[in-house]
Amino acid sequence: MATYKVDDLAYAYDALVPTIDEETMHLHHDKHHQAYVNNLNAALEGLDIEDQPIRELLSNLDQVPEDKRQAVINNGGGHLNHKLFWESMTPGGAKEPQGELADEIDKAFGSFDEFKAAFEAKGVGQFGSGWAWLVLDNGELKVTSTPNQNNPVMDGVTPLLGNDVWEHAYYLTYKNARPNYLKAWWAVVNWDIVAERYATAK
Ligand code: MN3
Repeated sequence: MATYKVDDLAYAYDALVPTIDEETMHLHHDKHHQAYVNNLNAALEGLDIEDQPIRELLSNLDQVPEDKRQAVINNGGGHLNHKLFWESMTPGGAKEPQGELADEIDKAFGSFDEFKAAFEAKGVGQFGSGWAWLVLDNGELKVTSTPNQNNPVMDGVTPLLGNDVWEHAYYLTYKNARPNYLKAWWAVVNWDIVAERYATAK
């Protein structure tokens, strides 16, 4: 059985300052994400499930025995969500979508600014913990949110970009002001990787 692991960040813990503070990055990556992976591996221990990427496991939850399924949804979702999240950020890179993705965002939402507002509204509107997403759903770009650590692949939808709206993601810097965090976050989004995900998914 596969043992999942947390990849090292591709940038320094302080690389996203001031948008995301260094202590938050350490706690979030080294403690929170690691705990999801530890709990996922524990849930899968002793099960006869083939080695596979986490995305495949979560796209085919029927292969997980019912008594372990919720633990895999929570912790496997926590693993995939955070893996995507770390990869979705960068200190440099394109700060806005380019080329075909930019055109498709304009078509779907009116403009890049309207897209950002719609995405932020999903994050603000997610009651309790969860994620805001840009997804590709049957060839259509949409914004959505999921509760807890659910990931869109669990519903057959492809995630292109997700922001973590659990309090652990923003509380040290932004306190209770989730809307300020959502607005500030655009400064560190890696649109090059979002474009890659879009090209692969479409
Ligand atoms: Mn988190």
